[in-house]
Amino acid sequence: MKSNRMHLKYFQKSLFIFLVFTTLGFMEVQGAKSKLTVQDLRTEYKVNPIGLENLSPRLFWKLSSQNTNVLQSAYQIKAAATMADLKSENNLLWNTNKVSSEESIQIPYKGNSLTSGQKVYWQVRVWDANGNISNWSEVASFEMGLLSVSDWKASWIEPDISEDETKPYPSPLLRKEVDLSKEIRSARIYATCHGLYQINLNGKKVGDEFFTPGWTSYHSNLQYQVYDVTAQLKKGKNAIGVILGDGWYRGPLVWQGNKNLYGKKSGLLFQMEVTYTDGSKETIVSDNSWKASTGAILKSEIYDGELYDARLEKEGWDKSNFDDSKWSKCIEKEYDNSILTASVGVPVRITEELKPIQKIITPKGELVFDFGQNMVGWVQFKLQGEKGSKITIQHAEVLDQEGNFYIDNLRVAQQKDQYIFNGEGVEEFQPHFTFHGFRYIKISDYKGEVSLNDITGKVIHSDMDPIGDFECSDTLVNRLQKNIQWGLRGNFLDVPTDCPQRDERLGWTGDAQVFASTACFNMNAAPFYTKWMKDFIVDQKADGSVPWVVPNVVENGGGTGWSDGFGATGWADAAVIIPWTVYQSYGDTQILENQYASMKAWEEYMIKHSGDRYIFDYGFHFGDWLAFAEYMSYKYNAPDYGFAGAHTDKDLIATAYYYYTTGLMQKIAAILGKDEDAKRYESIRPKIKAAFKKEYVTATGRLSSNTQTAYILALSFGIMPDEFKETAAQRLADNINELDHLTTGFLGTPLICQALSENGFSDIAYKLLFNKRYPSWLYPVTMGATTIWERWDGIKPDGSFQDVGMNSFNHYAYGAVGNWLYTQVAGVQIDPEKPGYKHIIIKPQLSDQLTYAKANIESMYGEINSHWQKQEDGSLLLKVTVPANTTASVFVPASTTSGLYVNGKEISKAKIKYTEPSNGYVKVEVGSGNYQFKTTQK
Ligand code: RAM
Repeated sequence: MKSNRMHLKYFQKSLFIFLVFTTLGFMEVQGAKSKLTVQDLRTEYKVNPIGLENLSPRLFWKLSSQNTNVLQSAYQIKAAATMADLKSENNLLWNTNKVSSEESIQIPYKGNSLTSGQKVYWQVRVWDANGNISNWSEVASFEMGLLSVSDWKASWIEPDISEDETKPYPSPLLRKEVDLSKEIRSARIYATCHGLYQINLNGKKVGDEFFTPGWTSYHSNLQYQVYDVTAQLKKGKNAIGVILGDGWYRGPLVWQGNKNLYGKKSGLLFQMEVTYTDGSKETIVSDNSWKASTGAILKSEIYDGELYDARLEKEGWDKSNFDDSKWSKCIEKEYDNSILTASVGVPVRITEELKPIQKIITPKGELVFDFGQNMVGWVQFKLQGEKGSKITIQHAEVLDQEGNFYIDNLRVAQQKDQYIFNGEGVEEFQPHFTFHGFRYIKISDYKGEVSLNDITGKVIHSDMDPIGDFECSDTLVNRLQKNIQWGLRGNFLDVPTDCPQRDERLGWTGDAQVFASTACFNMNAAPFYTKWMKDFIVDQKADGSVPWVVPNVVENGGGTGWSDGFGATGWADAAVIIPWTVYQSYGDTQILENQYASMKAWEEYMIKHSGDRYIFDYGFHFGDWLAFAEYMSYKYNAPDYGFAGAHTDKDLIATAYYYYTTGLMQKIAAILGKDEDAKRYESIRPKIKAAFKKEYVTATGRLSSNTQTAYILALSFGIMPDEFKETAAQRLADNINELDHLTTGFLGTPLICQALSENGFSDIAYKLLFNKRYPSWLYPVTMGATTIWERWDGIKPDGSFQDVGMNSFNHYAYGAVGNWLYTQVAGVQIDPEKPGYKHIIIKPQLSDQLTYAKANIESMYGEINSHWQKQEDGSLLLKVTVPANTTASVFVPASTTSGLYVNGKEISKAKIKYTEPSNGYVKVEVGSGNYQFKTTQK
């Protein structure tokens, strides 16, 4: 993991500093003495970002020390426009002087106001609670984007080429040559487009990002990117070449296959600002002097793939001295630049390469390669072919029962790349503006031999920092964890999608909502969600109703006839739950502020439509989508099963969500100081709870829908009448025991294990986890799944498939059990009162079936570890790491304190705060450091 490497680096560095100072006899130098250091400086979660628009960008740092119980007591930040000014402390933009504060994350910059393109260098030093002071940190930096519309000197340009709307669009090429008269000190490109773009400078791609400018609700928000291209330019002639793809903007999108959803024409907005070594500046912009044509990309669509005819390549088109006299012109167009926004999300990059593990000739005689992993991205090949000959690559997630290539579940998405050779030596190709969800590829139309070495799978996704991992002694559960992570990777492609392969790939809000906390354990998803949530604001209806998908491209319910595509419980609640999750995981209050009006609008919508009945039964709801159904149990378990299917009333679910979301709104309003709102929501909650009791709870505490999901939601959301909590938990447990499996869908599944663990039934949660029979998490694993399936029985025990209408093998929703693996199995929990892991709760739930479990999370404060291991003698070892500037309550599984050791000392002698055992745990309060708790009792 990155963090380990990082730690090693910092360790080596501090060792070096230590040795230098020792040799020089400067042992009294501060910092070296206390070994308190500051590291991993970030701005807006990123390392030295460029192109920010937040006028008070938030700063983060981590403390590191060899001491235990380290808490920051104060910090000092200084910032300057140049490195020299920072070092000499002249002309500082900001000097906080010593600020008494424990805060080391999410500190808003409050120095001199920032201007477009301004670069800021900053450093920080800290004091700990014992008065030790660190050295100044290394210098970090950030740079602003274009902050006002008038900064855009460029014109929008569209290629003046004729296009046939009834056919796929060839990708336009745009070009411009420029003469840069002097030596260059620095250069930036600011760019966006309608569609997708790839910019080449002097024949080389700018940046390592794909799918720029990203997918947003294009009519309201259009992101631009900023690139430092200093190294790619030279004095003299330079050439700019831009390829435009259709992308989400005008390519076919949504299952109805409509194209041109945002506009018919692709276009470019490009501005390059060059600063010469003499300080003078030059700006190169897109305008009608640019030339346009088309080239080898005859089609490149997200669902269908790319058609590339290498014979049509325009050799040298993106280099200088190319003859473009026959090219078309570009036309300047006016578009509203007030919708332009800097990119706050996470760039999509190639993060891994996979080699195929096997070449297969299927029973049908198809040539198939197996990458061993269901992945998202594309295949690059290096092959030779005769001029005009072709290779076709199709992509599939699974093989069928007979072992043949299977693509029926893609619905109409073709996932097909086709390449026509130009016949000149070895040709290397990867598609430009498409991605595929696949484990297998089928190669056809190719005359030559293809070996494993000729092809490479390129894994792409939003390149978030991987921050968490979970592992335990059960290999199938470990594979499940890997599948969750692969599901996360494959479906975090600029927006969180339901699936990456069929003709859908949309930002389904419900799926994202249930998976958000799991995502936040595994990766730093804060900037990713911050970007996506902005589109909730603009796509929400005026009445507060939130769309099924964001960006909302499903017009009028997408032909389902169910509703207009807005306001489904558990889906629309993403507007509140995801910002709350980001706040909990990273201590980020800004996302709460940004989204507050949007959240409130959704809350008010529920209030309005529930009226004084306080029952939310208005409008269409998906309910516990894809819950376990009767006919399946009949067919696959026992003919006389007698189980009527697990249908949970949708209004019961909606009312439970109404209660839960209102509770979050109350907390969020209080955090933001909106006391009136907080009071209002607080006053509504008991009314919803009373109405729920009246409507859905019998006199003996049975719910009107006697299903697992009903009890799970009622317990998890706290809406179960207090007097019936125990009976409800018992009913949930009984129901699972009776059926011997879960029956939950999209809304019940994510919370089932959590609800069981929180109510004293961790043993049953474990039973569900270890179940290998359908329906269960491990059933797909035993069937060879390498990602999370949409359906519990995507592939049935006899090898046949679920309904082709909806059978994705890469749908992360059921992977939301990952939250429980971290919080209960390994036991790392967030304290909701001190979010972002400022205070950590470690409380593992042991299981007879596991000998160890561990999780590590690189939090915004540093690395957190929880690792329990049963010893051969039956005792338990619990190793915990608590990062500097945090504290933790560690619940050590022990029924007595006698024989309980902390770092080799009996706990009573260990100078540590603890309480006597209760409910099987001894609670120990610790500060930062590494701890080993050992029980000698069995
Ligand atoms: C399916 C999507 C998604 C789900 C909706 C209700 O089409 O794949 O997973 O949220 O339906």
